[in-house]
Amino acid sequence: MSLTMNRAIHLLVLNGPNLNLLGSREPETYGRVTLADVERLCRQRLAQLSASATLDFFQSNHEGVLVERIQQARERVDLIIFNPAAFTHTSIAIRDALLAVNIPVIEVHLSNIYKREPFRHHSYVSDIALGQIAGLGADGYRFAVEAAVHHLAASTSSACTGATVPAVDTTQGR
Ligand code: CA2
Repeated sequence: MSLTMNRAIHLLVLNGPNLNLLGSREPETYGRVTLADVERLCRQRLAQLSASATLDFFQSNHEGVLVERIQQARERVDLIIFNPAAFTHTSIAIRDALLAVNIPVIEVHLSNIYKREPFRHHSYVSDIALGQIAGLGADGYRFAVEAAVHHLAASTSSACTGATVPAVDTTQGR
């Protein structure tokens, strides 16, 4: 089932430091998929859910570059899917940028950060995020795309018409 939206939506999938190494090291923690695989699965899932929706995919190892990309997002991004990687646990600058642009964020982690070292248990993003997905590997990004489309469809249709949103069929296209 595709989701009918009143307007095209635009997502930003943002990835923090060292995630460019995905698939090449520490497969026991982060799996074997590469970041290019993650991008492909996000694009595929989005295309299945909405023909008109678009997605930018971006990774940086630099805190300031991520802050700038978040600031730019103000221009046309409806929702950010964000794995801030190690900056999750350290960056007030990234938190402030997210608060400044006031764009809904879904936080994603490949690993279950709560099963790992105590310093990974705190996130500077989680309490300002729409939600968090952790520990489901690359599937977490796919689930985040589904949640993003569903959230935006719900907020658009209720704002414009008061209508209820049909359920997104998450069983298609797996
Ligand atoms: O589980 C996640 O997605 C993390 O955001 C990954 C971060 C880590 O600092 C967070 O606590 C949890 C680390 C990303 C490093 O990615 C690598 C990928 C392959 C090989 C080495 C590092």
